[in-house]
Amino acid sequence: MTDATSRRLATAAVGLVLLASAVLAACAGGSSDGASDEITTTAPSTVPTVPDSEYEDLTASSEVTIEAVDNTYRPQYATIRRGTTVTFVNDGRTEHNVIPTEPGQFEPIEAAQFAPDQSATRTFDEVGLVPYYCSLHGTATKGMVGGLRVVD
Ligand SMILES: [Cu+2]
Repeated sequence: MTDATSRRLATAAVGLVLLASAVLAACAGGSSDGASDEITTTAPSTVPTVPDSEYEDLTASSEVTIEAVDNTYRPQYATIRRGTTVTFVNDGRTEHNVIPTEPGQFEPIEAAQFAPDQSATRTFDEVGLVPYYCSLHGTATKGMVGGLRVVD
């Protein structure tokens, strides 16, 4: 083996080591990100973050209607004034329900009372975000989800 060849081999070996450690670092970074996501996942952070622009402004009305169709809420997101009465109407052809993502924010509207053409009314007196979902066609984070932003 000439000096030149061994030097080239040594350089190649160093390169491989650097490459391998870069890959390892990338993997470690990825998996630690995943782990920290799991650790920080608590009830409030399961609520999807929706940009303000997604909320339809219904603050001019003291009574608003949210339709449940197959399989979304319409409007999906709405801004309402505190004290607004919201009528949820099932305009679909199948059963739906309206379940608060954060239990206790309002009385759930169960499927048994929310068949096609049925409606249920809830009044929202507290300022804040009120996310909800249909447990028949979604989960708290995806599928048939919606929400109200209650403002003063
Ligand atoms: Cu549904």
